[in-house]
Amino acid sequence: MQSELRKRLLDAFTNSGEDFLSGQYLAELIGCSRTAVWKHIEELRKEGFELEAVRRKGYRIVKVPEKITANEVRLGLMTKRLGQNIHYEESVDSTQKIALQLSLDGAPEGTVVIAEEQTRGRGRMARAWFSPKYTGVWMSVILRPNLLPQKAPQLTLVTAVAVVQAIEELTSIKPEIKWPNDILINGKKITGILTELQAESDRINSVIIGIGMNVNQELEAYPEELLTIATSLRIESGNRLNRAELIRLVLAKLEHLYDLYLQEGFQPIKLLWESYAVSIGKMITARMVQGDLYGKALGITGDGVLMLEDEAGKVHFVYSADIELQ
Ligand code: BT5
Repeated sequence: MQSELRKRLLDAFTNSGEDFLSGQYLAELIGCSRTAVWKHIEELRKEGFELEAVRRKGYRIVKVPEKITANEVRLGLMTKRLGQNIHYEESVDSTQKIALQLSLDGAPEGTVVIAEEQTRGRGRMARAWFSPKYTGVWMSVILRPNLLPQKAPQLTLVTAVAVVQAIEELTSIKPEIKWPNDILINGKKITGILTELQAESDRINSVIIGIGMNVNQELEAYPEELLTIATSLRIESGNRLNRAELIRLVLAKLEHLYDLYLQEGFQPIKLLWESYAVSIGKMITARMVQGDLYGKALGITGDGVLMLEDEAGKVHFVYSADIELQ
C-alpha cells in the first residue's frame, strides 16, 4: 500500500478511537473506491492488525500488531552467548545478508539479527521464503564453532531439535522434523532452517543459521502456492503467541544443544533428532540436483547424513535433497 494512503487511513482510525468508520467515509477520505478501501483493510489484516467489520457501520481496529523489541527479547533471556547481542530491524531484505555482513565485520558468536519483515527472505537454492510483517520469527544467528567445515550441516539438525523443543514447551503441539531442515505440524511446514557457511579450507569462520518460523499468521495471509504446504503456530494451536518469548526459548534451547554438541559430538543430538523425525522407516523420494532417488529412509549416519535404501537393496548416502514423503 502506498505509504501516504496508509498514513491517512491509520490517522483516521487513530482519531476515531472505538468508533466505526464506514467504507464510504474512508473511500472519500483517501480518495479511492470502496473496493480499494476493502483491499487496504485486507493489507492491514495481513500485517497483523485485527479489524472488526460490522455491516452498515464499517470498520474499527481492535488490535494493533505487536512488535518485537530487542529489549523485550533480552528481558528474561536465559543464555550466556546466544542473543547477548541483538540487531533488530523493522524491514530487511534478508536477515542472512545482514548477519553475514556483521560476521565479516567481526561480530561475536551468538549475535542475532531479527526482523519484523523480510522483503527477500530466502530458502535453500535461492528459493523465496515468505516473511510477512509482525507475524513471524525471521532471525539469523551467528555461530563460530571450532569445527571442520564439513560438519556445518549438522548444525541444521541441532537447530531443528532446538526449535521443536521450544514449540513443545510453549504449546501443546508435537512438531515433526523432515530431514534435513523442515519442521512440520500435521504435514505442513511451520519452520524452515537455512545454514550458510563461511570457511577457509579447514576451518569455519562463521556459520549463519537462519530460522524462519510461522507464528501468528492466519491462513488468509498466505499466498496461494503456500496454502496447502504451510501453516502457523496460531493456525495449529488456535492461540496468538508472544514472539519474543518464543525467540528467547529457541535461543536457550539452541545454546544448550549447541554446547552439548561441541562437548560430546553429534551422537546425543542424533538420538534426540531421531525421536522427532517423521521420515525414518518410510518410503520417500529424495529430489536432488543429480536426479530423484526412491526408497526407504533408514535413518541418519553418525554425521547426520540421510541413508536411503533403494528398491534393489542398495544403500545411498544423501547429503542434500528435498524429501517427499510417500
Ligand atoms: C527453507 O528453505 O526452508 C529455509 C528457510 C529459512 C528462512 C529463514 S528466515 C530468517 C533467515 N533469513 C532468510 O532470508 N532466510 C532465513 P527450503 O527448504 O529451500 O524451503 C523453501 C520453500 O519453502 C519454498 O520454495 C516454499 O515452497 C516454502 N516456503 C516459503 N515460505 C514459506 C513459509 N513462510 N512457510 C512455509 N513454507 C514456506
